[in-house]
Amino acid sequence: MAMHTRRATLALTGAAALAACTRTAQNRSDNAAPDPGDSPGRFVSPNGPEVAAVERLRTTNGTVREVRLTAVEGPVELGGGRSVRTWTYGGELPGTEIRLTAGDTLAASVVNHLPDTTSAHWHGLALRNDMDGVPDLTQAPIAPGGEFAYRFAVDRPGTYWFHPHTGVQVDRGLYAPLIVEDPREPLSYDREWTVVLDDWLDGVDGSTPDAVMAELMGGPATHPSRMLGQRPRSVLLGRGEPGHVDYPLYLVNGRTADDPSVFTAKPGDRIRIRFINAGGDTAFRVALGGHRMTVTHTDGEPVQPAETDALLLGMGERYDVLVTAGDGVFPLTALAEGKGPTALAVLRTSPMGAAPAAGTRPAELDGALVTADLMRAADSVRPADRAPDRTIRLTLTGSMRQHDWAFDRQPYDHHHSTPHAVRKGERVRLEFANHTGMWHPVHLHGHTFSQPGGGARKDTAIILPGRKLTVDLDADNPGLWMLHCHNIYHSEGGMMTVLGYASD
Ligand SMILES: [Cu+2]
Repeated sequence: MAMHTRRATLALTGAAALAACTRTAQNRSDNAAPDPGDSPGRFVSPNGPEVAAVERLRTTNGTVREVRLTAVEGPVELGGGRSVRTWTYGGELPGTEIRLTAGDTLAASVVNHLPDTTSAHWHGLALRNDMDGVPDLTQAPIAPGGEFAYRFAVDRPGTYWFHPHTGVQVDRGLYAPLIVEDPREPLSYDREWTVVLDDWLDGVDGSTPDAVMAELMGGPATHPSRMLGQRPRSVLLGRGEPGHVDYPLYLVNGRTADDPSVFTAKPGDRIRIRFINAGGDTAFRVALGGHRMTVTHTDGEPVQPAETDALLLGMGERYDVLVTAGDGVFPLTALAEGKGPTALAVLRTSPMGAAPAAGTRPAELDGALVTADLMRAADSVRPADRAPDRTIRLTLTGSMRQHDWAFDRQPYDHHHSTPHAVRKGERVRLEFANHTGMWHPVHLHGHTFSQPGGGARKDTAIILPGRKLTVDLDADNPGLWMLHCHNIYHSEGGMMTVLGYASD
Protein backbone atom coordinates (compact mmCIF):
# COMPACT_ATOMS: atom_id res chain seq x y z
CA MET A 1 0.00 0.00 0.00
CA ALA A 2 3.07 2.24 0.04
CA MET A 3 2.08 3.54 -3.36
CA HIS A 4 -0.99 5.23 -1.93
CA THR A 5 -1.05 8.74 -0.64
CA ARG A 6 -2.69 9.14 2.76
CA ARG A 7 -5.87 10.36 1.14
CA ALA A 8 -6.06 7.61 -1.43
CA THR A 9 -5.39 4.98 1.21
CA LEU A 10 -8.16 6.32 3.38
CA ALA A 11 -10.65 6.45 0.56
CA LEU A 12 -9.90 2.82 -0.11
CA THR A 13 -10.23 1.94 3.56
CA GLY A 14 -13.61 3.62 3.75
CA ALA A 15 -14.79 1.89 0.63
CA ALA A 16 -13.63 -1.49 1.85
CA ALA A 17 -15.13 -0.98 5.27
CA LEU A 18 -18.51 -0.37 3.77
CA ALA A 19 -18.41 -2.36 0.59
CA ALA A 20 -19.15 0.90 -1.20
CA CYS A 21 -21.45 3.73 -0.24
CA THR A 22 -23.84 3.08 -3.08
CA ARG A 23 -25.35 0.04 -1.43
CA THR A 24 -27.92 0.19 1.34
CA ALA A 25 -28.77 -2.37 3.98
CA GLN A 26 -31.98 -4.01 2.81
CA ASN A 27 -32.30 -6.82 5.26
CA ARG A 28 -30.58 -8.94 7.81
CA SER A 29 -28.36 -10.71 5.36
CA ASP A 30 -26.97 -7.40 4.18
CA ASN A 31 -25.63 -6.84 7.68
CA ALA A 32 -22.96 -9.29 6.71
CA ALA A 33 -19.61 -7.62 6.90
CA PRO A 34 -17.66 -6.96 3.76
CA ASP A 35 -14.61 -9.18 3.59
CA PRO A 36 -12.03 -7.63 5.90
CA GLY A 37 -9.48 -9.05 3.54
CA ASP A 38 -10.39 -6.19 1.22
CA SER A 39 -9.06 -3.69 3.72
CA PRO A 40 -5.80 -2.09 2.66
CA GLY A 41 -4.69 -2.17 6.26
CA ARG A 42 -4.02 1.39 7.27
CA PHE A 43 -7.00 1.53 9.64
CA VAL A 44 -8.95 -1.07 11.55
CA SER A 45 -12.14 -1.93 9.70
CA PRO A 46 -15.41 -1.45 11.65
CA ASN A 47 -16.14 -5.15 11.17
CA GLY A 48 -12.55 -6.29 11.49
CA PRO A 49 -11.16 -8.97 13.81
CA GLU A 50 -9.83 -6.34 16.25
CA VAL A 51 -13.39 -5.12 16.82
CA ALA A 52 -14.74 -8.63 17.34
CA ALA A 53 -11.90 -9.43 19.75
CA VAL A 54 -12.75 -6.48 22.01
CA GLU A 55 -16.46 -7.35 21.86
CA ARG A 56 -15.65 -10.84 23.17
CA LEU A 57 -13.93 -9.27 26.20
CA ARG A 58 -17.06 -7.34 27.22
CA THR A 59 -18.72 -8.88 30.27
CA THR A 60 -22.13 -10.28 29.39
CA ASN A 61 -24.79 -12.03 31.48
CA GLY A 62 -26.38 -14.10 28.72
CA THR A 63 -29.57 -12.01 28.52
CA VAL A 64 -30.50 -10.81 25.04
CA ARG A 65 -33.02 -7.95 24.96
CA GLU A 66 -34.90 -7.86 21.67
CA VAL A 67 -36.42 -4.57 20.52
CA ARG A 68 -38.11 -3.61 17.27
CA LEU A 69 -37.93 0.07 16.33
CA THR A 70 -40.05 1.19 13.42
CA ALA A 71 -39.15 4.61 12.06
CA VAL A 72 -42.39 6.08 10.74
CA GLU A 73 -43.87 9.30 9.42
CA GLY A 74 -47.13 10.37 11.01
CA PRO A 75 -48.99 12.67 13.39
CA VAL A 76 -47.85 13.27 16.98
CA GLU A 77 -49.76 15.17 19.65
CA LEU A 78 -47.54 17.67 21.50
CA GLY A 79 -50.05 18.81 24.13
CA GLY A 80 -52.82 21.38 24.17
CA GLY A 81 -54.44 19.66 21.21
CA ARG A 82 -51.49 20.63 19.02
CA SER A 83 -50.66 17.97 16.47
CA VAL A 84 -47.75 17.88 14.01
CA ARG A 85 -46.70 15.51 11.29
CA THR A 86 -43.18 14.23 11.93
CA TRP A 87 -40.86 11.23 11.99
CA THR A 88 -40.69 9.08 15.13
CA TYR A 89 -39.95 5.61 16.40
CA GLY A 90 -43.33 3.88 16.53
CA GLY A 91 -45.42 7.06 16.63
CA GLU A 92 -44.20 7.94 20.15
CA LEU A 93 -42.43 11.14 21.23
CA PRO A 94 -39.97 10.58 22.75
CA GLY A 95 -39.67 7.02 21.51
CA THR A 96 -40.28 4.30 24.06
CA GLU A 97 -37.40 4.13 26.52
CA ILE A 98 -35.15 1.09 26.22
CA ARG A 99 -34.13 -0.14 29.65
CA LEU A 100 -31.33 -2.67 30.04
CA THR A 101 -29.12 -4.04 32.78
CA ALA A 102 -25.36 -3.78 32.35
CA GLY A 103 -24.24 -7.10 30.89
CA ASP A 104 -27.25 -7.48 28.61
CA THR A 105 -26.94 -7.79 24.87
CA LEU A 106 -29.21 -5.44 22.93
CA ALA A 107 -30.71 -6.86 19.74
CA ALA A 108 -32.53 -3.96 18.11
CA SER A 109 -34.10 -4.23 14.67
CA VAL A 110 -34.55 -0.85 13.06
CA VAL A 111 -37.26 -0.97 10.38
CA ASN A 112 -37.32 1.98 8.02
CA HIS A 113 -40.75 3.16 6.92
CA LEU A 114 -39.46 6.66 6.18
CA PRO A 115 -39.17 8.21 2.71
CA ASP A 116 -35.39 8.59 3.30
CA THR A 117 -32.49 6.39 4.38
CA THR A 118 -31.85 6.23 8.13
CA SER A 119 -29.60 4.74 10.83
CA ALA A 120 -29.51 4.39 14.62
CA HIS A 121 -26.63 5.68 16.73
CA TRP A 122 -26.43 4.63 20.40
CA HIS A 123 -25.16 7.85 21.90
CA GLY A 124 -22.56 7.43 24.61
CA LEU A 125 -22.18 3.67 24.52
CA ALA A 126 -18.73 2.14 24.21
CA LEU A 127 -19.99 -0.51 21.83
CA ARG A 128 -18.57 -2.51 18.94
CA ASN A 129 -17.74 -0.20 16.07
CA ASP A 130 -19.82 -1.87 13.37
CA MET A 131 -22.98 -1.28 15.47
CA ASP A 132 -22.30 2.44 16.04
CA GLY A 133 -24.81 3.45 13.37
CA VAL A 134 -22.86 5.93 11.25
CA PRO A 135 -23.88 5.50 7.60
CA ASP A 136 -21.05 5.33 5.10
CA LEU A 137 -18.52 4.88 7.92
CA THR A 138 -19.61 1.91 10.07
CA GLN A 139 -22.54 0.58 8.02
CA ALA A 140 -24.47 1.13 4.83
CA PRO A 141 -27.52 3.41 5.14
CA ILE A 142 -30.82 1.65 5.89
CA ALA A 143 -32.91 2.15 2.75
CA PRO A 144 -36.60 3.04 2.77
CA GLY A 145 -38.40 -0.26 3.28
CA GLY A 146 -35.20 -1.81 4.64
CA GLU A 147 -34.15 -3.05 8.03
CA PHE A 148 -30.94 -3.34 10.04
CA ALA A 149 -30.36 -5.69 12.94
CA TYR A 150 -28.15 -4.06 15.58
CA ARG A 151 -26.69 -6.44 18.15
CA PHE A 152 -24.08 -5.56 20.76
CA ALA A 153 -23.03 -6.09 24.35
CA VAL A 154 -23.80 -3.24 26.77
CA ASP A 155 -21.47 -3.46 29.73
CA ARG A 156 -21.55 0.01 31.34
CA PRO A 157 -24.49 1.35 33.32
CA GLY A 158 -25.71 4.87 32.68
CA THR A 159 -28.07 7.32 30.99
CA TYR A 160 -27.82 7.18 27.21
CA TRP A 161 -30.09 7.80 24.25
CA PHE A 162 -30.35 6.90 20.60
CA HIS A 163 -31.11 8.76 17.38
CA PRO A 164 -30.29 8.56 13.68
CA HIS A 165 -26.86 9.62 12.44
CA THR A 166 -28.37 10.55 9.08
CA GLY A 167 -28.71 14.16 7.93
CA VAL A 168 -30.70 16.33 10.33
CA GLN A 169 -33.16 13.56 11.29
CA VAL A 170 -32.40 13.95 15.01
CA ASP A 171 -34.16 17.32 14.80
CA ARG A 172 -37.37 15.53 13.94
CA GLY A 173 -38.86 13.16 16.54
CA LEU A 174 -36.45 10.25 16.11
CA TYR A 175 -34.99 9.90 19.59
CA ALA A 176 -35.52 7.90 22.77
CA PRO A 177 -33.78 7.27 26.10
CA LEU A 178 -31.58 4.22 26.60
CA ILE A 179 -31.16 3.52 30.31
CA VAL A 180 -28.66 0.92 31.50
CA GLU A 181 -29.21 -0.09 35.09
CA ASP A 182 -26.37 -1.10 37.38
CA PRO A 183 -26.90 -4.59 38.83
CA ARG A 184 -24.99 -3.29 41.88
CA GLU A 185 -26.59 0.16 42.01
CA PRO A 186 -24.78 2.15 44.73
CA LEU A 187 -27.39 4.92 44.93
CA SER A 188 -30.64 4.54 46.83
CA TYR A 189 -33.77 6.29 45.63
CA ASP A 190 -37.54 5.75 45.58
CA ARG A 191 -38.40 6.82 42.06
CA GLU A 192 -36.85 7.58 38.71
CA TRP A 193 -37.86 10.30 36.28
CA THR A 194 -36.39 10.51 32.79
CA VAL A 195 -36.57 14.07 31.44
CA VAL A 196 -35.92 14.51 27.72
CA LEU A 197 -35.47 18.08 26.47
CA ASP A 198 -36.06 19.10 22.88
CA ASP A 199 -36.38 22.10 20.59
CA TRP A 200 -39.16 21.63 18.06
CA LEU A 201 -40.03 22.96 14.61
CA ASP A 202 -40.81 19.92 12.47
CA GLY A 203 -44.29 20.15 10.98
CA VAL A 204 -45.03 23.59 12.47
CA ASP A 205 -46.25 25.98 9.75
CA GLY A 206 -44.56 23.91 7.10
CA SER A 207 -41.10 23.90 8.73
CA THR A 208 -38.76 20.95 8.47
CA PRO A 209 -35.17 20.51 9.67
CA ASP A 210 -34.11 19.99 6.04
CA ALA A 211 -35.57 23.38 5.08
CA VAL A 212 -33.74 25.02 8.01
CA MET A 213 -30.48 23.41 6.90
CA ALA A 214 -31.04 24.70 3.36
CA GLU A 215 -31.70 28.20 4.71
CA LEU A 216 -28.54 28.09 6.83
CA MET A 217 -26.54 27.04 3.80
CA GLY A 218 -27.68 30.19 2.01
CA GLY A 219 -30.83 29.01 0.31
CA PRO A 220 -34.07 30.99 0.29
CA ALA A 221 -35.77 31.44 3.66
CA THR A 222 -38.63 29.11 4.32
CA HIS A 223 -42.00 30.43 5.46
CA PRO A 224 -41.51 31.43 8.15
CA SER A 225 -37.75 31.90 8.50
CA ARG A 226 -36.43 30.02 11.52
CA MET A 227 -33.33 32.14 12.09
CA LEU A 228 -33.08 34.18 15.27
CA GLY A 229 -33.32 37.87 14.49
CA GLN A 230 -31.54 40.77 16.10
CA ARG A 231 -33.70 41.00 19.19
CA PRO A 232 -31.79 40.92 22.50
CA ARG A 233 -31.59 37.34 23.58
CA SER A 234 -28.30 36.41 25.18
CA VAL A 235 -28.33 35.63 28.88
CA LEU A 236 -24.68 34.76 28.55
CA LEU A 237 -23.31 38.07 27.34
CA GLY A 238 -19.76 37.63 26.22
CA ARG A 239 -20.02 33.87 26.17
CA GLY A 240 -21.43 33.55 22.69
CA GLU A 241 -24.42 31.56 21.67
CA PRO A 242 -25.29 27.90 21.70
CA GLY A 243 -27.61 28.10 18.71
CA HIS A 244 -29.21 30.28 16.07
CA VAL A 245 -32.40 28.47 15.16
CA ASP A 246 -35.56 30.11 16.48
CA TYR A 247 -37.76 27.15 17.35
CA PRO A 248 -41.49 27.77 17.74
CA LEU A 249 -41.74 25.15 20.50
CA TYR A 250 -39.63 23.73 23.31
CA LEU A 251 -40.62 20.37 24.78
CA VAL A 252 -40.06 18.23 27.84
CA ASN A 253 -40.91 14.59 27.19
CA GLY A 254 -42.68 15.58 24.00
CA ARG A 255 -45.03 18.07 25.68
CA THR A 256 -45.39 21.84 25.35
CA ALA A 257 -45.33 24.07 28.45
CA ASP A 258 -49.07 24.82 28.28
CA ASP A 259 -49.91 21.13 28.68
CA PRO A 260 -46.88 19.64 30.44
CA SER A 261 -46.14 16.12 31.53
CA VAL A 262 -46.66 15.61 35.27
CA PHE A 263 -44.53 13.34 37.45
CA THR A 264 -46.14 12.29 40.71
CA ALA A 265 -44.34 11.26 43.87
CA LYS A 266 -44.75 11.46 47.64
CA PRO A 267 -43.28 14.21 49.81
CA GLY A 268 -39.88 13.08 51.04
CA ASP A 269 -39.30 10.66 48.15
CA ARG A 270 -35.76 10.55 46.83
CA ILE A 271 -36.06 10.91 43.06
CA ARG A 272 -33.35 10.17 40.54
CA ILE A 273 -33.84 12.49 37.58
CA ARG A 274 -32.10 11.58 34.33
CA PHE A 275 -31.83 14.65 32.09
CA ILE A 276 -31.15 14.17 28.36
CA ASN A 277 -30.76 17.06 25.90
CA ALA A 278 -32.10 15.75 22.58
CA GLY A 279 -32.21 19.23 21.04
CA GLY A 280 -30.80 19.98 17.60
CA ASP A 281 -29.57 23.54 18.18
CA THR A 282 -30.46 24.43 21.78
CA ALA A 283 -28.61 24.22 25.08
CA PHE A 284 -30.95 24.05 28.07
CA ARG A 285 -30.53 25.44 31.57
CA VAL A 286 -32.69 23.34 33.91
CA ALA A 287 -33.88 23.79 37.48
CA LEU A 288 -36.53 22.26 39.72
CA GLY A 289 -38.38 24.98 41.66
CA GLY A 290 -38.02 24.68 45.42
CA HIS A 291 -35.25 22.08 45.23
CA ARG A 292 -31.49 21.82 45.11
CA MET A 293 -30.10 18.97 43.07
CA THR A 294 -27.25 16.61 43.87
CA VAL A 295 -25.44 15.73 40.64
CA THR A 296 -24.39 12.08 40.62
CA HIS A 297 -23.55 11.41 36.95
CA THR A 298 -22.84 13.14 33.70
CA ASP A 299 -23.01 11.35 30.35
CA GLY A 300 -23.72 8.11 32.20
CA GLU A 301 -20.53 8.22 34.28
CA PRO A 302 -20.47 8.78 38.06
CA VAL A 303 -19.03 12.02 39.46
CA GLN A 304 -18.12 13.12 42.94
CA PRO A 305 -21.51 14.36 44.19
CA ALA A 306 -22.02 18.09 43.64
CA GLU A 307 -24.86 20.29 44.91
CA THR A 308 -26.35 22.74 42.45
CA ASP A 309 -29.45 24.84 41.79
CA ALA A 310 -29.28 24.58 38.02
CA LEU A 311 -27.60 22.58 35.27
CA LEU A 312 -26.61 23.52 31.74
CA LEU A 313 -26.90 20.81 29.09
CA GLY A 314 -25.44 21.10 25.63
CA MET A 315 -26.97 19.07 22.84
CA GLY A 316 -26.33 15.38 23.50
CA GLU A 317 -25.29 15.82 27.14
CA ARG A 318 -26.91 13.98 30.06
CA TYR A 319 -26.95 14.55 33.80
CA ASP A 320 -28.33 12.39 36.61
CA VAL A 321 -29.32 14.10 39.86
CA LEU A 322 -30.95 13.14 43.15
CA VAL A 323 -33.57 15.35 44.78
CA THR A 324 -35.65 14.93 47.91
CA ALA A 325 -39.18 15.89 46.96
CA GLY A 326 -40.90 18.69 48.83
CA ASP A 327 -44.63 18.82 49.52
CA GLY A 328 -46.60 20.57 46.78
CA VAL A 329 -46.47 21.25 43.05
CA PHE A 330 -43.15 22.27 41.50
CA PRO A 331 -42.05 23.48 38.05
CA LEU A 332 -39.20 21.73 36.32
CA THR A 333 -38.19 24.47 33.90
CA ALA A 334 -35.79 24.17 30.97
CA LEU A 335 -34.66 27.55 29.64
CA ALA A 336 -33.49 27.64 26.02
CA GLU A 337 -30.11 29.19 26.81
CA GLY A 338 -29.40 32.37 24.88
CA LYS A 339 -32.82 32.20 23.22
CA GLY A 340 -35.24 32.92 26.06
CA PRO A 341 -38.27 30.62 25.88
CA THR A 342 -38.78 27.87 28.44
CA ALA A 343 -40.05 24.31 28.41
CA LEU A 344 -41.84 22.84 31.41
CA ALA A 345 -42.63 19.64 33.26
CA VAL A 346 -44.28 19.36 36.67
CA LEU A 347 -43.42 17.48 39.86
CA ARG A 348 -46.54 16.94 41.94
CA THR A 349 -46.44 15.43 45.45
CA SER A 350 -49.74 16.88 46.65
CA PRO A 351 -53.24 16.73 45.17
CA MET A 352 -53.65 20.35 46.29
CA GLY A 353 -52.16 23.25 44.42
CA ALA A 354 -52.48 24.66 40.93
CA ALA A 355 -50.13 23.63 38.15
CA PRO A 356 -47.37 26.16 37.45
CA ALA A 357 -47.94 28.57 34.58
CA ALA A 358 -46.28 27.83 31.24
CA GLY A 359 -43.62 30.54 31.54
CA THR A 360 -42.70 29.88 35.19
CA ARG A 361 -39.05 30.65 35.95
CA PRO A 362 -38.07 29.28 39.33
CA ALA A 363 -35.43 31.30 41.20
CA GLU A 364 -33.09 28.30 41.04
CA LEU A 365 -32.57 28.97 37.32
CA ASP A 366 -30.47 31.99 38.35
CA GLY A 367 -28.86 30.21 41.29
CA ALA A 368 -25.64 28.26 41.60
CA LEU A 369 -24.63 26.49 38.39
CA VAL A 370 -22.07 23.71 38.51
CA THR A 371 -20.73 23.12 35.01
CA ALA A 372 -19.16 19.90 33.78
CA ASP A 373 -15.64 21.32 33.70
CA LEU A 374 -15.84 21.77 37.48
CA MET A 375 -16.96 18.20 38.16
CA ARG A 376 -14.65 15.40 39.22
CA ALA A 377 -14.84 11.77 38.24
CA ALA A 378 -15.95 9.39 40.99
CA ASP A 379 -13.00 7.41 42.33
CA SER A 380 -14.46 4.23 40.81
CA VAL A 381 -14.07 5.56 37.26
CA ARG A 382 -11.14 7.95 37.57
CA PRO A 383 -8.59 7.07 34.90
CA ALA A 384 -5.06 6.32 36.11
CA ASP A 385 -2.76 9.32 35.84
CA ARG A 386 -0.66 8.89 32.74
CA ALA A 387 1.18 11.08 30.30
CA PRO A 388 -0.33 11.14 26.80
CA ASP A 389 1.27 8.98 24.14
CA ARG A 390 -0.21 11.12 21.40
CA THR A 391 -1.72 14.59 21.18
CA ILE A 392 -4.23 15.56 18.51
CA ARG A 393 -4.89 19.27 18.14
CA LEU A 394 -8.20 20.31 16.64
CA THR A 395 -9.28 23.85 15.87
CA LEU A 396 -13.00 24.51 15.64
CA THR A 397 -13.55 26.85 12.72
CA GLY A 398 -16.33 28.52 10.78
CA SER A 399 -18.89 31.27 11.09
CA MET A 400 -22.62 31.71 11.17
CA ARG A 401 -22.47 33.93 8.10
CA GLN A 402 -20.77 31.33 5.90
CA HIS A 403 -22.09 28.28 7.75
CA ASP A 404 -18.70 26.72 7.00
CA TRP A 405 -18.38 24.82 10.27
CA ALA A 406 -15.41 22.46 10.37
CA PHE A 407 -12.40 21.19 12.24
CA ASP A 408 -9.27 22.90 10.94
CA ARG A 409 -11.24 24.52 8.10
CA GLN A 410 -11.80 21.16 6.39
CA PRO A 411 -15.48 20.29 6.21
CA TYR A 412 -15.98 16.57 6.69
CA ASP A 413 -16.44 14.42 3.61
CA HIS A 414 -16.69 10.71 4.28
CA HIS A 415 -15.20 9.88 0.90
CA HIS A 416 -12.10 12.02 1.26
CA SER A 417 -11.47 13.11 4.85
CA THR A 418 -8.47 11.55 6.54
CA PRO A 419 -9.02 10.08 10.04
CA HIS A 420 -6.82 11.16 12.90
CA ALA A 421 -4.84 8.01 13.60
CA VAL A 422 -4.56 6.51 17.08
CA ARG A 423 -3.28 3.16 18.27
CA LYS A 424 -4.94 0.73 20.63
CA GLY A 425 -3.47 1.02 24.11
CA GLU A 426 -2.52 4.67 23.81
CA ARG A 427 -3.51 7.46 26.12
CA VAL A 428 -4.65 10.06 23.59
CA ARG A 429 -4.90 13.74 24.34
CA LEU A 430 -7.36 15.91 22.38
CA GLU A 431 -6.64 19.63 22.45
CA PHE A 432 -9.59 21.62 21.14
CA ALA A 433 -9.40 25.34 20.39
CA ASN A 434 -12.67 27.06 19.54
CA HIS A 435 -11.87 29.85 17.09
CA THR A 436 -15.54 30.58 16.39
CA GLY A 437 -18.10 32.86 18.01
CA MET A 438 -20.41 30.02 18.99
CA TRP A 439 -20.68 27.16 21.45
CA HIS A 440 -19.93 23.67 20.24
CA PRO A 441 -20.88 20.57 22.25
CA VAL A 442 -18.26 18.16 20.94
CA HIS A 443 -19.16 14.46 20.98
CA LEU A 444 -16.83 11.47 20.59
CA HIS A 445 -18.33 8.10 19.72
CA GLY A 446 -17.39 4.84 21.46
CA HIS A 447 -15.30 6.34 24.28
CA THR A 448 -15.36 8.67 27.24
CA PHE A 449 -12.79 11.40 27.81
CA SER A 450 -11.91 13.53 30.79
CA GLN A 451 -9.90 16.60 31.65
CA PRO A 452 -6.43 15.54 32.88
CA GLY A 453 -6.10 15.13 36.62
CA GLY A 454 -9.45 13.53 37.40
CA GLY A 455 -12.12 15.49 35.54
CA ALA A 456 -15.56 14.00 34.98
CA ARG A 457 -15.72 11.31 32.30
CA LYS A 458 -17.85 12.49 29.41
CA ASP A 459 -18.68 11.76 25.80
CA THR A 460 -20.04 15.25 25.00
CA ALA A 461 -18.46 18.49 26.22
CA ILE A 462 -19.35 22.14 25.65
CA ILE A 463 -16.53 24.31 24.29
CA LEU A 464 -17.31 28.01 24.63
CA PRO A 465 -16.27 30.62 22.02
CA GLY A 466 -12.59 31.50 22.09
CA ARG A 467 -11.87 28.82 24.68
CA LYS A 468 -9.72 25.72 24.74
CA LEU A 469 -10.48 22.30 26.14
CA THR A 470 -7.96 19.55 26.77
CA VAL A 471 -9.20 16.02 27.41
CA ASP A 472 -7.57 12.59 27.57
CA LEU A 473 -8.99 9.24 26.54
CA ASP A 474 -7.83 5.65 26.59
CA ALA A 475 -7.81 4.14 23.10
CA ASP A 476 -9.38 0.83 24.03
CA ASN A 477 -12.16 0.38 21.46
CA PRO A 478 -10.82 -0.22 17.94
CA GLY A 479 -12.61 1.12 14.90
CA LEU A 480 -13.48 4.31 13.06
CA TRP A 481 -15.18 6.75 15.44
CA MET A 482 -16.94 10.00 14.69
CA LEU A 483 -15.87 13.11 16.58
CA HIS A 484 -18.26 15.97 15.90
CA CYS A 485 -20.19 18.95 17.11
CA HIS A 486 -23.63 17.88 18.39
CA ASN A 487 -25.30 21.00 17.06
CA ILE A 488 -26.89 19.05 14.20
CA TYR A 489 -26.68 22.01 11.83
CA HIS A 490 -22.97 22.44 12.57
CA SER A 491 -22.17 18.76 12.12
CA GLU A 492 -24.13 18.61 8.88
CA GLY A 493 -22.34 21.80 7.84
CA GLY A 494 -19.04 19.92 8.20
CA MET A 495 -17.86 20.06 11.84
CA MET A 496 -17.10 16.36 11.98
CA THR A 497 -14.00 14.24 11.82
CA VAL A 498 -12.95 10.66 12.56
CA LEU A 499 -10.58 9.01 15.02
CA GLY A 500 -9.28 5.91 13.29
CA TYR A 501 -7.39 3.07 14.97
CA ALA A 502 -4.32 2.15 13.00
CA SER A 503 -4.19 -1.52 12.13
CA ASP A 504 -1.08 -3.43 13.13
CU1 LIG B 1 -21.10 23.42 16.78
